Amino acid sequence: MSSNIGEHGAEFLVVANRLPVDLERAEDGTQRWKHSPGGLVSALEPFLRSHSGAWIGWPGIADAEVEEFEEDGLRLHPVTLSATEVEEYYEGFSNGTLWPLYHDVVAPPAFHRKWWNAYVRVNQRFADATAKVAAHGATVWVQDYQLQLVPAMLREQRPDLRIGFFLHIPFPPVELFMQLPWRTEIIRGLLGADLVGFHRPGGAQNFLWLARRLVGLEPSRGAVGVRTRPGVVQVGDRTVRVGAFPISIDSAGLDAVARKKEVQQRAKQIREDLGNPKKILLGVDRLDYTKGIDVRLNALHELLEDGRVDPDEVVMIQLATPSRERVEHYKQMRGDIEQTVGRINGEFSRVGRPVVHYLHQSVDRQELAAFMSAADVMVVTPVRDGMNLVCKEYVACRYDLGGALVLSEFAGAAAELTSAYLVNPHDLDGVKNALHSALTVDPAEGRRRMRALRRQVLTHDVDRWARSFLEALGTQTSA
Ligand code: GDG
Repeated sequence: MSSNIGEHGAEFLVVANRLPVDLERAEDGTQRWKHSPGGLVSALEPFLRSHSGAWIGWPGIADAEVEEFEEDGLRLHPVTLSATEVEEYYEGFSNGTLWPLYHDVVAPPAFHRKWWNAYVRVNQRFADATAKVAAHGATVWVQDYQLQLVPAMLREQRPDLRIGFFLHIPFPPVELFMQLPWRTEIIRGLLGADLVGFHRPGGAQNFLWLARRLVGLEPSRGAVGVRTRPGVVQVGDRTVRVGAFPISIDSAGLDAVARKKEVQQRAKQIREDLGNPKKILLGVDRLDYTKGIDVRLNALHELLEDGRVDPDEVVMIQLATPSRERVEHYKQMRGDIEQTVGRINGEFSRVGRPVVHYLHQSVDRQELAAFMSAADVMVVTPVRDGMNLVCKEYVACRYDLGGALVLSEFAGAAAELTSAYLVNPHDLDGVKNALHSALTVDPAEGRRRMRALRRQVLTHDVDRWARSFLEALGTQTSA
C-alpha cells in the first residue's frame, strides 16, 4: 500500500469487476496499462478526483500481481484473479450462470457449485481490498452482477461505510430468479447496501418481492418506481433503499465528437466506400446472444426475399465487438451469425457490393461516431438488455436530426426513447415492418422523432444518473 493511502483512506470508492484501465501482456512478457475509458469512468471522474477517490477492480488478465498505483489523482487497486478463478468466477458463475439467468434465460444458465464457491471467494477478496483502503465513513459504490455479495461482506467488516450497489443488467422476474440454488445468499448480499439501484422500476420491484419471500423482510414503503421515491426495506435496525436509476451516456461529449469536421468527412467516406447506397442500416453490439443480432439479420433476409428491400439500394453494417470468446454459448452464436451473414450475402450480393458488411472487431470512439453519423437506420434489437447505451449514442450523434432508430421494447432504454420505432424482437413481421417504416420514413416525420429522442438523451445524461444515485445514497455530490 502506498504511504499516503495508508495515512488517508479513500473517501469515495468504486468497486467494479474491471479497473478503468486494462493490463496488457506482450509476448515477451512485458506488461503495460491501456486506457479503457467507459461511460462509468467519465461520469464518476469528477467525484473520484474531488473526493480522494479509489477504484478497486481486476486488471483483466489472470495471475497479474500488480501493486496499487495512482493515476491523475485516482488510486487504482488491482485485485488479482488466478486463471482458475477467471474460469470459474468470471466466465463461469458471472457469465455462464448469472448473465443468462438475468437475461430471461435466453440461453440455459449452468449451475455448478465449483463456480459458486469461486464467486464467493472472489467477492470476499474484493470486499477485503475495499475494507482496507476506505476511510472511516467513506462512500463505496459497488457495480454489477459480478459483485453482488460484496455489499454484505463489506458491511460485516466496516459498518461505518455508506454502501451503494448498482446492477447494470436486468434484474429477472421472480420465477426465474428462484431457479438459482444460491438465491437467498445473493439477496442477502445485496441487502448489505444502503441503496440498491436498478435501471427499471420492475427490477426494483422484483428485488423487493424476493427480499420479502426469501429473507422475510417487509418493505416499509411498497411502491417502487420513479427515481425520486425509492422503496424502502427495514433490515434489523438498518434501512435499505431500493430504486430505479436509468443510466445514460456523456451525451454532450458525444454530440461534440459527432460535430467534428473529420468525423463528418469520415462518415461521407464510409458512404462512398459502400458505393453510395440509398440507405445504410447499422448494428453495433458486443457479440452477445442477448443483443438479437440474429433477429435483425433474419428480418433483413426476409425483406430482401420479399422484394421489399432492394439489395442495390440498401446496405447493412454490423459491427460485432469480440466478447467472452471462451464461453461456450458465445462460440456457438458467433458461428450461427456468421453463417447467416454468409447466406444473405451469398443470395443477394453482387461482386464488389455485399449487402451485409460484418466486422468482428472494435473501432475507436471517433470511428464509431462516424458510423453512427453515416447510418440512416440504427437497428437495436436485443431480446433483453438492462439499458442499452448504443441507441442513446446514436441519438447523441444525430445533431442533424437525420436517421431513424429501431429499438427493441425489451431494452431498458425503450421506456425513455418512445419516439423510436419500438419492436418486439420475437415478432419477426413486426421487426420487418418497423425496419421498412424506418427505411422509408418521410424526412419531416424522421426529424420530428429524432428531435424528441434528442430532447430526452441530451437532458438525461450519465452525470445526472450518477448524481441522482449518489444523492439518494446521501452522498454530497458537489465537487
Ligand atoms: C451493460 C448492459 C447497459 C461497442 N462496440 C464498440 C464500442 N462499443 C460500446 C458501445 C457502448 C458499449 O460498448 C456497449 O454498451 P451497451 O449498453 O450497449 O451494452 P453492454 O456492454 O451489454 O452493457 C447494458 C450497460 O451495461 C450500462 O449499464 O446499458 O444493458 O448489458 O457504449 O458504444 N465502443 C467502441 N468501439 C466499438 O467497437 N469505441
